[in-house]
Amino acid sequence: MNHPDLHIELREHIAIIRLTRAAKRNALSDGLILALRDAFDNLPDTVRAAVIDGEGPHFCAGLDLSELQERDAGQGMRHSRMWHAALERVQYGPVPVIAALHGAVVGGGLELASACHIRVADASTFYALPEGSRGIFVGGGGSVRIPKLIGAARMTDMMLTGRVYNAEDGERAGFAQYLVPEGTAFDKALELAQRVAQNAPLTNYALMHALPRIAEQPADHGFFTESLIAGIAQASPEAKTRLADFLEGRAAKVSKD
Ligand code: 1HE
Repeated sequence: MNHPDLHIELREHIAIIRLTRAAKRNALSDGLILALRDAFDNLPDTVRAAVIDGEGPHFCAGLDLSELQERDAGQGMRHSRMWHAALERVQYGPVPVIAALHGAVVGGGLELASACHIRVADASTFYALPEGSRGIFVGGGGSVRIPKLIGAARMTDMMLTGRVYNAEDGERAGFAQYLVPEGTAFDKALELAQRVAQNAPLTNYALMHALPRIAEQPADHGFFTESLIAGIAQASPEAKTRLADFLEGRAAKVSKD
């Protein structure tokens, strides 16, 4: 399960998963993609949230282009399916995942980031989909996930014209939920992970597993599915304790500060 390009550290309830292939800009080799899949499959039960970041000046340069050999159509399809399986574990794994972005978030690196639940970008971040100019296509789930963040029109433009979004424009377009000063994305992501880890696990589970599915359902089905997960969440002992804490003045109020 250990891979030289992936470092996993546990800090109490937070798993920190770091791409450590800075010399190759954290390009995702097949081995590294499989190691990511295994990492999410094997997170200890004590983990409540995860942070993904990348060592060196860039988050991730995408697919390891040196491995892109002559594949026939079937092999190419299976390679893409391997990415799907790995990034599915990130999106629909056991815990919410927060990506700490900086530098290049390109190609498969953007596909990885888009499988995470929260993206924190520092001011050095830039986003691109060079697949368009490399004569290939996204294969790591990008055509499903990226339009949900920025819309199909922006993704089409990026791939047709090679457009690169800087951190500020990228945040406005919807790539990241947070934009922070250069060098601070990891600290902010860790702070958010600690906050997320305090939620009732069932609420986090519903947000990760129910919300994206409900959002894809026709409204009538979505309302019904929502009622099921709402009923399950509110019947949990943890919900009862938390509600009592609020009603008896022991829980924090909502505050705008
Ligand atoms: C790589 C890769 C890579 C760097 N595969 N080796 N992704 C791309 O098309 C992006 C290609 N990379 C770049 O545009 C640039 O490297 C960066 C903007 C990310 C960074 O630039 P820079 O100047 O900091 O680094 P560099 O000098 O370009 O690269 C340093 C080394 O990393 C160099 O190797 P070296 O042996 O000459 O030192 C590069 O060759 C290597 N390197 N990026 C392999 N991607 C599931 S389908 C997904 C499809 C895609 O992701 S396509 C998009 C691929």
